[in-house]
Amino acid sequence: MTRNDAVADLLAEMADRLDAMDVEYKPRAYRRAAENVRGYPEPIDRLASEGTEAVGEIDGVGDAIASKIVEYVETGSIDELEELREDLPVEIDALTSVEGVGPKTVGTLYEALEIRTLDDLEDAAEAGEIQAVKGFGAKTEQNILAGIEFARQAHERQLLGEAVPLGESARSYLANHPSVEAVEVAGSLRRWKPTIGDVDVLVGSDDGERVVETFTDWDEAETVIEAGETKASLRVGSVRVDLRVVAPEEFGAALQYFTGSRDHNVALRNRAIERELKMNEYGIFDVSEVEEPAGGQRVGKRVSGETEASMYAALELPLVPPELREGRGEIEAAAAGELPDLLAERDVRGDLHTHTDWSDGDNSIAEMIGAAAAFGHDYLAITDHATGPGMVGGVGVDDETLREQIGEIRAASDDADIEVFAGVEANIGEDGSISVADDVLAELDLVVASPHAALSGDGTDRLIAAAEHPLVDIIGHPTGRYLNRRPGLTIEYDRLAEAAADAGTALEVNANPRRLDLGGQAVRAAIEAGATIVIDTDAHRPDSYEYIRYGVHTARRGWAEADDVLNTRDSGGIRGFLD
Ligand code: DGT
Ligand code: CA
Ligand code: CA
Ligand code: ZN
Repeated sequence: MTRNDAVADLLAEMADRLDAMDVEYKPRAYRRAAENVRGYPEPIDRLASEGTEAVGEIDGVGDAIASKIVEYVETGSIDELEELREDLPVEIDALTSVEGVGPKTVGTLYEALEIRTLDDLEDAAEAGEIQAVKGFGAKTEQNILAGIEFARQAHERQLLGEAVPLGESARSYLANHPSVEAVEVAGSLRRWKPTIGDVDVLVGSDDGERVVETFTDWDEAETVIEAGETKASLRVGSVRVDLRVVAPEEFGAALQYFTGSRDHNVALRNRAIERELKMNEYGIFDVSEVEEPAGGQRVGKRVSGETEASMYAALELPLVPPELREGRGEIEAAAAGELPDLLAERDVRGDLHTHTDWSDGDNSIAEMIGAAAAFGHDYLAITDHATGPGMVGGVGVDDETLREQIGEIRAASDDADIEVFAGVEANIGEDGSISVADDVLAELDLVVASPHAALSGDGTDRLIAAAEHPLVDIIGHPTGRYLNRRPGLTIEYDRLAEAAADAGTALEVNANPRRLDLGGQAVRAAIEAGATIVIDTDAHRPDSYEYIRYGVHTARRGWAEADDVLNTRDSGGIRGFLD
C-alpha cells in the first residue's frame, strides 16, 4: 500500500464515520477526496511538505481536508478522526464489509444494540434482535447473517486490480538491478485470476543473495516475512509478495511451473511422462536411459528449460497463454492445433458503458469524451444511471432529465474527435422489466440494462426477459456480483446466451476490478452458446478507462477471440449492431 492509499483509507474512514453519525454533506466530500488522493500520481508526502495550499491543488480537496492530510503526514494521526473513533467505538471497516450494512446502519445498530464488531453483529442477528430494531425486518436480518459469512471467508484474497499494479511495480524495480537477467510475475496474477492469494515474482540470476537483498530493501516493503538465499517473502499492505531466484538457464522452466495452475501442470507432467520425459521446475529431462527417473531433480539429459516456449515445444505443444492454464481442456486444444486466437488489449476500440456527473460519475460529458479520445478510443457511449430499483439517494436520471441529457450528449458529440453514442444504464426489475419508458429508450443510440437490486437467487429468466426487450442492446454486469462481497445472481449461461444471441443483445464483461462480471468461465459458456460479448469499464471517472485491460484478460480467460467481442468493431460496426 502506498502512502496515498493509506491517506485515502483514512479519509474514507472519516467519511464512513461521519455518515454513521448522520452528518450531512461532509461524507460525500471526504469520499471524493479519498478517491482523488488514491488516484493522485505524485506521493502525497511531497505535497504535504509544501503545505496545505499545495495539497488543496488535488481535485476535490478543500482547505479543511487538506489541513487534515497535512496533520496526518506531520503527526501520524488526525485528531478529528481519533475523536470520531471514540464517539463511535465500532469496527466500521469490518462491519461495512457486510453486504447491505452501510455506515448509517452501523450507526443505528450501535445506538440501538451497541454493536461494535462482526461478532456482535452475528450474535445479535442470531438472537433475532436486529429485526426488532425500527427500520429492520426479518429479511434484512437474514441477509445480514448471510453477508457476515461471505465477508468472513472472502476477506483474505486480493482483487486483481490491486495486485497487478503491485506486481508490475515489483517487476520494474527488480528489472533495474544489474544482477537480474530476467524477471516475471508468475502465479494466479499472470493467469489474471479475479482474486489473488499472493503475488509470485520470479527472477533469473546467478546471484540470488544480492537479488534477495535488493528485494528486501524495496521501499514498498512493509514487513520482511522471511529471507533466504534464493527466496524471500514480503508484506506490502495486506498483500504477500513471494520472490524466487533461479539460474537463468532454468528460468523458463520455473516460470512455467510457478505460473500454474496446479491442474494445468499436472496434465503437462503426465504428457511428459508419456514421452519418457521428466518435467519439473528445473527443466525437461530425457530420462529414457535413466533407471530411477524419480530419484533426482536434474537427472538424465536436459532437453529444455531456458524459455517457457521451449518447455511447451519439448512436449510438442505451442505455448499456451497463461489465462488458459486452468486445466480445462487447453492442453488437448493445443495438441490439436485448436487454441483460440485470443483477443488482445489493442483490439478494443471503444467503451460502451460509462457515467458522468449527470448520475454518480465525477466528470462532465465533455470531460469523459475528451479523456476517452486521449486514451485512444475511437468511440464512447455515455450511459448514466436511470432511476429505478437499486438506485439509492437520488442517483439516477429520470426520463425527462434523460431526454434533456440526450440533447447535451449530441451537442458535445458535435465537438468531439471520436464518435459518441447517447445511452443509458437502465435497471432490470425483479420481473425483468426495464426502468425507462420505451419512447425514451427509442431516442437513444444504445441501452445498457443491468441488475442493481435483488441480486440473489437464479436470474436467468429475469435477464432473458431484459435481453429480449427490443430496445435493450447490452446486459451490463449480468450477475451483479462484487468480488469478496456478494456472489450475485446465479445464471444458466447457455440459456441466457442463446436468448441474447437471438435477440441481438450483447453480454457484458464489466472490467471494473471489483466486478469482473461476467467472469472467465461464464464468458466461455456464453461464447459457446453463440453470444456476443462486450467489454466495458463502467468508468465513473477518466482514470477508470485503464480498467479495460482487466476486462480483456478476463475475456481471454473465457477463450474469447476478437470476433466474439462487440467493441473490437469500428464505429460503423457498432452502429450496425445497434440498428
Ligand atoms: P493464489 O496465489 O492462491 O492466487 O494461486 P497461485 O496459482 O498463484 O498459487 P501459489 O501462489 O500457491 O503458487 C504459484 C504456482 O506455483 C501455482 O499456480 C502452481 C505452482 N505450485 C506451487 N506449489 C506447487 C505444488 O506443490 N505442486 C504443483 N504442481 N505446483 C505448485
Ligand atoms: Ca500466488
Ligand atoms: Ca505464492
Ligand atoms: Zn451498473
